[in-house]
Amino acid sequence: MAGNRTLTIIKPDAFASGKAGLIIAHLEKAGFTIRAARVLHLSTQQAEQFYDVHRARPFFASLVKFMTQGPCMPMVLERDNAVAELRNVIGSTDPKDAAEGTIRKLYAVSKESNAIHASDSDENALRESNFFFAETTLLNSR
Ligand code: 3AN
Repeated sequence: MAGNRTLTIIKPDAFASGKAGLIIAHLEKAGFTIRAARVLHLSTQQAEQFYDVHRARPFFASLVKFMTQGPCMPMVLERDNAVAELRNVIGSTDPKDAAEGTIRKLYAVSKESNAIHASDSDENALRESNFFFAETTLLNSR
């Protein structure tokens, strides 16, 4: 059964341009509840660790530089079928391909400066949530 939690990050581009509030409102309207949130400025080492699966990709160095350029806002979100529903709400990686009304269509600038991250599986949602949040900081499910 699909899990009810996922991990999102409001990325440094969207956070710096004051889009955090709009993006959170969008997520709440889409039925997500925030279960944990923080603001932090990732170190190079942290960003490399978080994106370890992309280490071999040609854009890896650029992605790490982008993610470390300023503060970002990771959050644990809850709703039914959380991973798939959040992927729908954020839209395609490249805003040019993202559907109308999705967060990336509205707020992303490019494939790299794309405003928001979302876990792509329940397994990664758990790994990524544990990366940013200790279990004790997570609110219990309703
Ligand atoms: P998504 O974030 O939609 O799951 P992934 O997992 O393919 O996309 O890529 C992870 C992140 O790497 C993206 N959010 C984006 O910031 C960056 N990225 C992906 N493809 C490219 C690319 N061709 N050029 C630059 N950055 C990219």
